[in-house]
Order: sequence, then structure tokens, then C-alpha cells
Amino acid sequence: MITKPLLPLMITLVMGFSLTLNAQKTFSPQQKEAQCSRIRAACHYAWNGYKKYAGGYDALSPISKKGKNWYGVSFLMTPLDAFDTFYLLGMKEEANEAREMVAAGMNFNVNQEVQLFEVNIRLLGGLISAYELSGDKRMIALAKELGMRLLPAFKSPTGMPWRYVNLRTAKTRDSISNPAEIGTYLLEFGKLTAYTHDSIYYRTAKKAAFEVYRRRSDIDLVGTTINIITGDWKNSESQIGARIDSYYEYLFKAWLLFGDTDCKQAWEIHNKAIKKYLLTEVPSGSYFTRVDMRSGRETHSLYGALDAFYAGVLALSGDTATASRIQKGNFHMWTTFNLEPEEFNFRNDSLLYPEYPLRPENIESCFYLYRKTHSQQYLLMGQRMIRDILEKCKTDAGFAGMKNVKTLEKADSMESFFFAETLKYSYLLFAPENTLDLNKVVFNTEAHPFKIIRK
Ligand code: DMJ
Repeated sequence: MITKPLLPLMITLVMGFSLTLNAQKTFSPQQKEAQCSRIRAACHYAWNGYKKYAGGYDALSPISKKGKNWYGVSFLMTPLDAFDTFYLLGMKEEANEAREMVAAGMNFNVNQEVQLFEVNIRLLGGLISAYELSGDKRMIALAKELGMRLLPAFKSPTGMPWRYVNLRTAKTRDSISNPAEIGTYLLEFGKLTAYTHDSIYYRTAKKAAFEVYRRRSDIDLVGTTINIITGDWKNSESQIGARIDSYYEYLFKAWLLFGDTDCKQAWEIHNKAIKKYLLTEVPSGSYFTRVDMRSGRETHSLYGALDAFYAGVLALSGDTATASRIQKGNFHMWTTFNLEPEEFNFRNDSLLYPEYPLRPENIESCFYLYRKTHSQQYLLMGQRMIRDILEKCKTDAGFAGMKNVKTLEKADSMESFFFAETLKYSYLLFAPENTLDLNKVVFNTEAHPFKIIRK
């Protein structure tokens, strides 16, 4: 029992403690710069590892210390994805090295089948932003050539693209696709239309996205997989993660980037349905569950690393109230496992898929929320997540994804999006805001910044 004379002392001590905590919670410009330096050093370390062991390849295998290509030839995924991150971080030498590697080594005139979606967001997106930041005409020439070689993928009975296209022969393959791999071209193809003065690019990308949109259910949701020949849904589970995520993101961002009001309307209709049927409150935060696209009934309370992006899109759209509740859930997912898993069940915190391939989405959402609210909690969340990545994922040659967030067994993989997105958003969270003005640029889904040309 606390005696009366001791009470004022206790109150002073408790208040003093919480004041100290609050004081610690406000990041000074020096503390922010220290975070930026840490990210720059990590970026430098990973790039040196790539150059030493994997220079010229698509990516570094950070445990076996070897280079790895996605296909029979290299498309220099890492240098191209990394260029604009180096540029924004003020790493001029590295930015030049990466750009020269791309200019000297990129060749799209190859008899090689590629996955349309990945090549679009990483390569076409990387080339467009490289041009817009550096003015290097070689980058836009490569972008135009790649765009031309990707177009045949959209020749299908519905206008929805095949998943794979051969860059030289234009042969296409794989008709079972998904909203993300069908609807994530609006930004890159819209930019190509602006730079080529040929409307075919944006028209084609928009037709594909709206072929998905017009097949939405009566309750305005889309499913996970669809046949691009018949237009029939193959998997009617609706969610906001893998295979759907950037379809929603691009409808909203095509409005931001180009002022396309059709896209704005489609985004608003989908967003309303997503919030009505998928958004679920539990004590640890808000999450998006999975439901049947027609009935709206829950199929699985599964959430994961990819789903975490939606808080960022909502924050960017101005809905910071919903976004902050989702970010509470995102951070709970991270801290429950001390690195986020690919999938977990948010109703009982059980681990469903333990991988962590160095994904950015949780930090990306912190970045948008911080820019929109300036609440220090997002800096604290970011600081914690960045610390976990830099400490737990570091190897002798770079940074490695995790096979298992519980056992901390590493995977021999450092995805190029670690440079393009994870390190970039980590840096921008703490960097002075004029490093990147969100009123002037929109990020594509691989975090390549595109200049707004909204009319
Ligand atoms: C990136 O390639 C893109 O952000 C994509 O939209 C989803 N997955 C990865 C990063 O996790």
C-alpha cells in the first residue's frame, strides 16, 4: 500500500518517466539523419556485394555469393531497380555505375519469354524513372523498345494480357491470370503514351484493367484468378494481397498521376466494397480478411506481408483514420514474429507461411502515414522494422530474405525490390521531405517515382 506522503513522489516519478519516453519519441533532425546514414550504409554494403559477386546478373545470391538470372539472359534487374534509390539517397557514384551498367548491357532483342507483370514494374518502370530523374535519353529509348515488345501480350480475345510474352517472337503463353497481372500497366503504359505520343499504350492498359473491373461481382469485388480467354473467374476468393493488390493500387494512382476520372470512380467503388466486406477489427488492429467475391462471406482470416500496402494507399487517398488502424495491425504482425511473415492468421496470431523475402509494404505504409500525419509513432515503427532487417538479414555479401521468421533460417536471395522499395521507403521515412515531394510524383508499385502529369 502506498502511504499518502509518498504519493506525490510516485506521481512525479511516473510523470517524469513518461515525459522521458515522450521526449525520446520525438526524433530530432540529427536522429533522423543518423537513420538516413544507416540506410545509406546498408545500401552501399548490399551494392558492393552485388558488384563483387553478381555484377552483370539480375540478382545476388547473398549466401552462396553468386549471381543469379531470372531467365536465360540477364536483364540487370538489380542495377535498374536500384538506380533511382541511389539517386534519391544522394549516392551519385553508385547511381552512375548502375545507369552505365544498364545502358551498356541491356538488350531486349532476345528470343526470351518474360513474365509481363514483373518486367513491366521493375524494368519498364525503372527505365521511365531513370529517364525522368537523369534525363539520360538512352533510358527512354530502352523503355520505348521494351514497351513495343510487351504490347503483343495484350492480343487476346478479351484484351486482358497473357502472363508471358517472348520479347523477339511475340509468342504468348498462360491464360490463367489474375487482377494484378492484368491491371498493373496503367502508370508505365500511360507514361509511354506521353513519351511516344501514341495512345495505344494507355488505351491497351486501360482496356485490360477495365475488363477486370466490368467482371466485378454484384457487391463490387474481384476474385483471385481469371481466364483471359473466356473471361471466367477461376478462383472467386477476394482479398487485397497477392495477385490482386496492385490492380487496386493502379486504379487509384492512375487518377493521381494522369487525372483519369474513370479510374478514380472504379477505385472508389472497389474501395467502398473492400472496406465494407474485407476490413475486420480485432483487438490487435484492423486487417483485411478474405471473402467470397459474390457472397461477401469470409473464406479465411489470412493476412500477410503483401496486404500491408493498403494502409499506404489509403493514407495517400486521405483516409488516414482507417489507414492508421490497419497500420496498427501491420505493426502487430511484424512485432509478433520480429520480422513479418508472408502469411498469418490475424484471429489467433498463428503462422501460416513463415517466409520474409525482404518485402517493403509495411515500411511503405509507415512512410505514407508519416507524410500525411507527421505522427512520430510511424518513425518509431519504421525504426524498429529497419533495425530488425539490418540486424537479422545481413550476410557476408549483402542482405538475405528469410525462409522462416521463427527459426531465422535465411534464404539465398536478395530480391531487387530490396533496393527499389525496402531501402528507398526506409530512407524517405526519415529524410527531409523535399527529397521527394508527393505532390509532384507518384510511385509505381515497385517504388519508381513518376512525375505527375495530371491535367
Ligand atoms: C514488388 O515487386 C511490388 O511491390 C509488387 O507490387 C508486389 N511485390 C513486390 C514487393 O513485395
